[in-house]
Amino acid sequence: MRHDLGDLVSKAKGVLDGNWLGASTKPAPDLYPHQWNWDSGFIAIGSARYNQKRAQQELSTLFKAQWKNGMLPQIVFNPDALGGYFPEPDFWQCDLSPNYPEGVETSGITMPPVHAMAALRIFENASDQQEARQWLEDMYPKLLALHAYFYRERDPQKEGLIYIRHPWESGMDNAPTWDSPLKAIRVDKSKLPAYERKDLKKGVPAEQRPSHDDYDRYVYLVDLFRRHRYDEKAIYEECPFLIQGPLFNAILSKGNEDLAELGRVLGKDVGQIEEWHQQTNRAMRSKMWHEEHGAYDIFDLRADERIGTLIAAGFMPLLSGAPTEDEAQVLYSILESKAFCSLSDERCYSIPNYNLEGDFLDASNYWRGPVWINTNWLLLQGLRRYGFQEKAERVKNDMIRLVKQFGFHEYFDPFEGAAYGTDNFSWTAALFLDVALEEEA
Ligand code: 9WN
Repeated sequence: MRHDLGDLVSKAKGVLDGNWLGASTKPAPDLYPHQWNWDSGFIAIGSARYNQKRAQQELSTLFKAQWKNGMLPQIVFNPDALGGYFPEPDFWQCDLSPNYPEGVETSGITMPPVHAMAALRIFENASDQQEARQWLEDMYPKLLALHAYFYRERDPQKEGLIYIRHPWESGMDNAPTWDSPLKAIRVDKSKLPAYERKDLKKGVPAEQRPSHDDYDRYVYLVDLFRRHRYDEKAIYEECPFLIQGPLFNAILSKGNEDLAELGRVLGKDVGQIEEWHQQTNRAMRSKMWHEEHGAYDIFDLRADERIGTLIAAGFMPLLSGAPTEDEAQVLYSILESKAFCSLSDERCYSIPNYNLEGDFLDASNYWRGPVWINTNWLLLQGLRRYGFQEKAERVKNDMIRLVKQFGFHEYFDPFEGAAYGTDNFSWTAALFLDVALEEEA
């Protein structure tokens, strides 16, 4: 379906301009006043369609904050906005780590590595190829160091699967999938560092945000990391939350595929990267695939078990080509059921982040039901890869429909569409631009 989107395209660019900080883009005007890791990746994917320089700069700025061990932090703090978010550098105390980078302030965890995907798109869309190549020469070793960090430090059993150690690292902070691993953390409130949430003072109703119990656990984990001075081995020994998940690993695996393509452009030996791609795809199939419920599960390393909560992340291995054709058909049948808004159902919006028939559905709460534009965008790529064209079109059309009807919000009600979270959300604008401008390309 072709759309006349001229006016919305200008508005989307306006959202990104409004959130531009001079060398990078914040996710939203007030709720998220710093630079965020995967947000900047999505923003670069959108900017790549119409502003090569801006897209390059977005990633270059982010990678200036790369830790000496290769880790790319979840947040790069904006010195002019300190005091507006929790937790900030005083709480993270990342300078306790010998790996802390100089000249910037960051948090001490990471996020799903969408950056190689973004870099490839910047390269492919570049109007100035020579400049893009130069930029790539600088960016490539940094991307490689990031991927190497994951396989070296986050895969202790050398399985090809990377663990996360904080729900914020997943990017889907309070998805029902984390309920059981988080419940297993016993928090003694008298020992928890004092903290004050800032997110509830920004005009977003508390029922659309994570709970206080969730935040206590988020804080408990940060406190554990800083006690261990961000030493990964020590954290691995003690951390009660260690999860191998399909979203993170599928994004990394797809990132390997794209990084290898970039490496070939530069004439590099990409054997190791191709091996990572294959190994992670194989490992996801053998350790996470759950035939009966038709999706990929998370694996809880502490409980030593797979946890089968049906969220959109369970379909993400489509992105990296992990599922066999048979598995892809099973995944598709679940995506096409009432649980995730089927093609024949015009009353809902695709793709809700959590099973619409699930026990913990909360259609207005953050990652516990709403539709997110980045989830749709990632699944769109996966559906296209496997030739599920009709469904891919629906996902894309729902991205456009939601923005047309409700604006550039953070997340949307899967039944009503209604807009939730903050307005003027950067990745909603950026990924809308990506799909809107591809129609013109
Ligand atoms: C914590 C910035 C980020 C996104 C995450 C989203 C939300 C932060 C928060 O906002 O998380 O990282 O304070 O709630 O869950 O995916 O990157 O947009």
